[in-house]
Amino acid sequence: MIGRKIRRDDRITILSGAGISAESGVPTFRGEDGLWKGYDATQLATPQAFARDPQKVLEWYTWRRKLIAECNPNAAHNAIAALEDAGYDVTVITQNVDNLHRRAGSRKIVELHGNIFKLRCSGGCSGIITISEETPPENIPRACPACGLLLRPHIVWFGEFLYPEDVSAAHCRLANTDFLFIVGTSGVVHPAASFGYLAKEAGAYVVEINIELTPLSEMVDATLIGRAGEILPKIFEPLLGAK
Ligand code: BV8
Repeated sequence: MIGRKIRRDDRITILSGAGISAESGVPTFRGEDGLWKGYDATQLATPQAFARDPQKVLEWYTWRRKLIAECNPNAAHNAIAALEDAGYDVTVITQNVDNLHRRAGSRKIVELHGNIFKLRCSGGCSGIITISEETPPENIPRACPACGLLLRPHIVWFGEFLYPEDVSAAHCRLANTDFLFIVGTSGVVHPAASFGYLAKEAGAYVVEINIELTPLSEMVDATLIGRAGEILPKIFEPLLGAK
């Protein structure tokens, strides 16, 4: 299946994008049923949009949160979590904000772009407020408990910097990885789009899993065309008994 056999002490890293959640029913960003379709992300997933029309942005996130809350982790998320459970050294670096890796049971996760079930003060004064998939929209707090300003999604918008601690955690892991699986990403959003190159330069064996070729395909060691929910279990399940 892949050109090199995974050994029991290999460091395995997953770099995931919206495509890994597609089979859970979460729309991807740029696909046929994409979130961008009908929505112009530059009008919504930016600090300018929030400043201009916070209600519209908050409504979009409430709509997405509701949709995601009805979705469940799929076989791809579950295979990754099972590998970590079986004692393999697995870290997930995800661009997704849907919390599905965590719900599948993964514990070592870097959420590069934040989490749609977390909120923070738009004025930056207080900590992070975590809500759950069960929180009804009417119970989602709207004002910062400390200063009264609007709460915003704890999500990295276009034009915003990623949290330095997340970027350094990702860089450190990518520099010390034996296998990098790049799963379900179009490879166009930076800085995540450059992470595969970092791992490759540091000596990782890089495998791309996608339903189509992407700008990353020429760089990787192997591209497996197909759905993540079918391919990842086939790669990881044989390892589960071997640990
Ligand atoms: C920053 C949260 C400093 C919001 C998101 C360098 C070059 C060019 C541009 C830039 C650059 N550096 C910075 C930029 C600007 C910008 C950027 O990259 N723009 C792009 C669009 C050109 N980056 C930023 O602004 C970042 N900040 O760098 O700060 C800075 C600032 C300003 C200027 C310079 C520097 C912040 C980026 C984070 C934005 N926030 N999400 C929200 O969710 O509401 S990004 C958003 O896109 C999601 O997180 C999503 O995950 C991510 C990437 O998309 P994908 O995950 O790849 O999803 P997509 O739909 O595109 O693709 C799905 C793939 O899955 C497809 O390939 C499909 O074939 C595949 N697939 C489908 N089904 C399956 C499947 N694969 C397998 N199995 C299946 N079943």
